[in-house]
Amino acid sequence: PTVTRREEYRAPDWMVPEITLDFDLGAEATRVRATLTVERNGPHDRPLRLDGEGLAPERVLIDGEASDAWRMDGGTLEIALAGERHEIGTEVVIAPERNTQLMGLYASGGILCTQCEAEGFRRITFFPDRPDVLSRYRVTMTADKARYPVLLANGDPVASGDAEDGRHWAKWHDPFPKPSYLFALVAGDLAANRDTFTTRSGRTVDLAIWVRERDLPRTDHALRALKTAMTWDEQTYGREYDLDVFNIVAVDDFNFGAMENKGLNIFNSRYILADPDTATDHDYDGIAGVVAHEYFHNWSGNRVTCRDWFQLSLKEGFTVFRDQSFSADQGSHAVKRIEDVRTLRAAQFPEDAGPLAHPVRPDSYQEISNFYTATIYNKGAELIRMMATILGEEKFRRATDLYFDRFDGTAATCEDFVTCMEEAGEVDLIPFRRWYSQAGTPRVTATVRHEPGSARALVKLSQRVPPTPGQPAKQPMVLPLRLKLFGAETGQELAPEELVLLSDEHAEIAFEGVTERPVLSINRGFSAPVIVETNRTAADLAFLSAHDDDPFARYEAMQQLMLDTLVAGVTHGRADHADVVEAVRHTLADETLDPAFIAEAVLLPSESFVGDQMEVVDPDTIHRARETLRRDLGRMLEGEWRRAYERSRANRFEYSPAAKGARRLKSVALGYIDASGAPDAASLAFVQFEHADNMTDRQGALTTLAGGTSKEWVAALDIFYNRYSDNALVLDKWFSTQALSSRDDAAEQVEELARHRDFTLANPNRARALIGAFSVNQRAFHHPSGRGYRFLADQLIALDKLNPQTAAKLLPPLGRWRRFDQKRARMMREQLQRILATPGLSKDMFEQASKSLE
Ligand code: BAL
Ligand code: ZN
Repeated sequence: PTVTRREEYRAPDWMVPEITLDFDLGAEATRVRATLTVERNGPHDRPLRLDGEGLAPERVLIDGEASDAWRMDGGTLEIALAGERHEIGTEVVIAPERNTQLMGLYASGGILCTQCEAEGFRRITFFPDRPDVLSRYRVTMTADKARYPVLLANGDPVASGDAEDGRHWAKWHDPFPKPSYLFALVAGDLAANRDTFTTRSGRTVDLAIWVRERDLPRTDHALRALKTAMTWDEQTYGREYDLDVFNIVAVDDFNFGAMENKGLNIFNSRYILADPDTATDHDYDGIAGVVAHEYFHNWSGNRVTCRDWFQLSLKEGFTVFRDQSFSADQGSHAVKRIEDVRTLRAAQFPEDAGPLAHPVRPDSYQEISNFYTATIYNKGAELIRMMATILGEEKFRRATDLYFDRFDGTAATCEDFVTCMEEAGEVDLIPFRRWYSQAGTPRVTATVRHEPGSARALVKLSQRVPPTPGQPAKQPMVLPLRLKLFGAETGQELAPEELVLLSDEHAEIAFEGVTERPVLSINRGFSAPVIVETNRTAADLAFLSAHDDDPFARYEAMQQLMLDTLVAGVTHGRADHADVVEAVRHTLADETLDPAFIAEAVLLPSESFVGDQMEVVDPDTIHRARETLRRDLGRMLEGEWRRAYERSRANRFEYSPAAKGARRLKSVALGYIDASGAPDAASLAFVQFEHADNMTDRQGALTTLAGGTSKEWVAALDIFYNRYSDNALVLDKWFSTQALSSRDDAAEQVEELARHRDFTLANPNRARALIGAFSVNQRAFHHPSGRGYRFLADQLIALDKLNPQTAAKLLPPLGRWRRFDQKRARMMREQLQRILATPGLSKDMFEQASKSLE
């Protein structure tokens, strides 16, 4: 395999300041004529090399003359040029309808659309397809007017008109130089939800969200979110929108969640379409978050882009941090932080602990598509958050202003970003840079020793970064740890919060005047993305879960208490549940707390997260231990759960933080009533299912029923299917709810669902709804027979032939074999080997599978 290495970066030999593209569009065949103005970049005699994938040039023109002074080197078009500046023309024909990879120009439900990040543009036309070649684009599209009445591209519209034979054309111009990965066009029969936005300098921007006509009523939430995001970016980062139009198009078949193409964002329809009947609160929040994320890329990604793909986190980590902050500002900061940390722990920590671990700025890749990971995105966002914490709000804003000003219109590096943080923040971040180069989740040990005689408390901290592939030995990281001491007896704050920057392997911090036994609250707000081990007792954790004044730390203390109890249950076969029950009782009774926070705090850690704490994961024992604790919590607090449930049972739908919180707590309470074994639980869930005026409640009830074998479950599943069978996004929920079920026969059910008439691998959302959901259902996926592994491998081998990028992203659960018993590990390896032995395997899958076996 060809390996691309960061240290081998070289500036482009030729720049392309201007490009003109002419598309004669058709689903079966699209003719693409490109004219590139190319300029030699520095003194050299190397030829112009234009990337292409699956392209055959029909014509090549040099300075307007047909030429045969070119050759193909694999997919690359090589042209020897004598001068400093030339005009190069190429002509190719591509077949959007046959493009199942969904990279380049493809068809989705009759709409022609593009996806170019990271290397899709080379599937459309010959071009130096790398992010540091920035060009001004002029695009003309001609297409059948009846099939494709709407023609969109980047930038602003210039002109349009009718052509012969029922065809029409449109010209667009994007005045901002951009890399090819931000190119986009859309042609289709689309309707728009329109609005305008006035920027703070008084310019009017025409906004439109384009969907199929029948989906128009489900676009209001996304449009509102867009306007809120535009205002927020002006107020929070001083960033204003820069074109006259901003278009968003939603399509059903999409590899990513969405794509930030300049002025023409293309979205997976799941991140646009919502109404109360079909979308959950989680979907609504996801839509607002992704709409904001793509919009924010206009500055963090488009105006300042990446020099090379190793710098991907420059735009992704920063933009995730920006969308997380935006979402936090729309509701509860505490709940948003809890959700983000849960995602990090579920997706990124296992990645960092497995064979695919890589630094936030990787050193090498075989296929860049494999590096759109939780490490680049979510851990990358944590790096930005840590720098923001170290600098403080004001200096961080000065630093981002400096970054945007200094690098506007250029392709920058992570190093450039950190340098701006250093300059404007007046701090030294040299050791902090290790976060960019060292993979692995640091483990921090924190112990408190009290010396009553001298009224001192000593907090001892030490850190260790575990070895990861290719990085056997690590240096200590710089960890910003927010910490505070409370008195165990009085509950008083013994010392105000401190921000400790742990940069050595060991450190000791002394607190004076500590006259009672201290309880340590550490990594408050999850100020560093690390695993913390402490010598706190169950009583300490229960105390913090009730009294800590940092809501995240309060949540965290409860999680740790639950986790310790579950791990004891798994290790010893049983555990004392009393501390957890009392802590949950206390939290439920605290009327000062936000119901949304309570709902998060009383939820048990997932089975996978419990597994992550074990030396060898035993999925069945973990499942039993967790179910036993759930049952005890259900039984011993049944009255509390019923009261919590009744409090919001009759609420009518409203999309507000308070109403969302009430729904969330209601769902959690219903789950515990069910776990208690109460005989009326299934009928309670079924009544909720039938009478719900929103999808959150309906799916919440369905999820509760999915854990059992009641007649209500069978009925609800049927009703749900029949009611929503013409709505692909809701049908995805029908598949994923079953794939996530804790029933004993979940693995069998999933195999059957893969044969269902509505299941298809051609649609990434559907594939992820069944296969992706199943592979995170720890107990079902790790069925002792190995059928889960076989199933996943079968599906991945089939999907790889259609869509390697989506297939390869679903492989990592098989790579976690080292964490399981010998028999499971052997069976998982066998499936990885089977995948690797498949003829015609994509390089995407080859990289993931081969690294997973190492
Ligand atoms: N740039 C790929 C999709 C996203 O992260 O916005
Ligand atoms: Zn992004």
